Amino acid sequence: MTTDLPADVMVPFAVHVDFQSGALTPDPVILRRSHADLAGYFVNESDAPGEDEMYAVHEIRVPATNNNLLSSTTVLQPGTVGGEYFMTKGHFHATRDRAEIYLTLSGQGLLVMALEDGTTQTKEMRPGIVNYVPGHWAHRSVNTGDVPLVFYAVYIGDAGYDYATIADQGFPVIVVEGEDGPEVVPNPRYTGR
Ligand code: PAN
Ligand code: ZN
Repeated sequence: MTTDLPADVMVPFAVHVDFQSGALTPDPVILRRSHADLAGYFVNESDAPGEDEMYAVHEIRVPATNNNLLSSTTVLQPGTVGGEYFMTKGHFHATRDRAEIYLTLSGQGLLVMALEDGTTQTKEMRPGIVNYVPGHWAHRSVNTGDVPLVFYAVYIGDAGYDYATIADQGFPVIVVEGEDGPEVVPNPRYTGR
């Protein structure tokens, strides 16, 4: 029975996640990011970015408070722009110390993380891997494979997003297509410390 709950007690619920497509059922909210939304994020952008989707975030909506866990799937398409693999914008959490967990469901990629002092860490993403992103680390997912990279993320409800710092400064490293596969190299346009 779930009658007469106090105002701050939610009713339990369940959502189905399709590990291949990242689809949630029921699917409450989908945020789509096109190539044009990522304009300026890639170092070598030869063509004007179009409206094709680069990634989608399917979010399970709960109140964004520090007693809740928000979660979502991200479906990041494969491809490159000027030799750089398709990637998410990347962000610090607006509340800097908020941590996050990523569980990769399908595809393969790299999770690039950076502190504000320019220290970086890069970890593999593949099905079954749980990546722990501690607070204070900006994080960006990069699809280094030939199929969509799909992962499930869980984060503290009041983490929030600071996109501006990465949009302004870039990440200290970028992931490019090398002769023997992906290479993590310094970002020539990085303007942070
Ligand atoms: C993820 C990301 C998602 C999309 O849910 O928000 O993968 O990446 P951007 O937000 O950088 O565009 C997450 O880290 N949430 O906190
Ligand atoms: Zn995050």
